[in-house]
Amino acid sequence: MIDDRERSVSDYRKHGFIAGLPALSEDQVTALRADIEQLERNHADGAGGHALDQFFRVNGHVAIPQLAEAARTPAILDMVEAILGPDLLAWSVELFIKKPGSTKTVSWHQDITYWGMGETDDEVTAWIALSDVSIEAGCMRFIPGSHKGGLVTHEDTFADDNLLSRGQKIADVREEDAVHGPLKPGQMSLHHGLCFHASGQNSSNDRRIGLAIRYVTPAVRDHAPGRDWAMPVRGETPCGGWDCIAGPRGLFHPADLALYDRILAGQAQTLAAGAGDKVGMYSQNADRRM
Ligand SMILES: O=C(O)CCC(=O)C(=O)O
Repeated sequence: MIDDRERSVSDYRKHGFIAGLPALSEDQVTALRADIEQLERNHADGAGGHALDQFFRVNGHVAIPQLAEAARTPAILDMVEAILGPDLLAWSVELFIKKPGSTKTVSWHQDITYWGMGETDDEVTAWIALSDVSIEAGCMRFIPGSHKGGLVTHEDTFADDNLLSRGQKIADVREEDAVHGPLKPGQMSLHHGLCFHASGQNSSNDRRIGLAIRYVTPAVRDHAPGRDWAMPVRGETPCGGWDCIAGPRGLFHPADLALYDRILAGQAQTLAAGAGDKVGMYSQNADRRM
């Protein structure tokens, strides 16, 4: 008999995404959202020369314990393990926040375009809703099956109303083929790094908060150039070619802030390649464009 998890994995393999899976309990969502909003109140200026938004948008798990902890959530890992196998690392933990009424959007893109991982199947994003992420609130939409066609050309727009690092976008996506992935608080979607996806404005009255956790396997770096860092979250021998990190020693611990800078500088070589200083997210200078 096919159980729910097998059916979800089979849908994921067929379509390149799946939405509406349980990830966090009501209490866990309430606690995590409260922690994030407390950070916004108490650490509005960020830390170590980086704006808080920069930690939220890239590698938050290196310096913020609650984000590292979220990446170790058993219900999320069980589902990711069913797709990627037993040895798992978190490569990045990020927050995608749209204020009520925000006109910010995410253009059609494939995640792994600039990640230096090739066209791997060994990466998956778990995107967890920390608020009601309805169509009105600007949930993600996906093009089913688009993960099977390889990487396509993206144009870097650097548009201000785009939440992506380069405002990168794929031209010629057939909007009529798109499937929305609305999520209730605590639910998650999973998407393949090659799956075309995008999201719209937040026309709701609440913030739209998504936690994106990028999971990888040790094999991802077998043929990858340069260095990259990831945090083991499950398995016996998860490091492979990754530089393994243990996770934060405390909130904005000085040693973790130094590590954050090293990782950012290393990843910028790949993720900001060819964009000059326009990819603020990977800049050591927090005042530049985010
Ligand atoms: O939060 C969004 O709207 C988009 C997120 C996204 O593109 C991703 O997690 O890969």
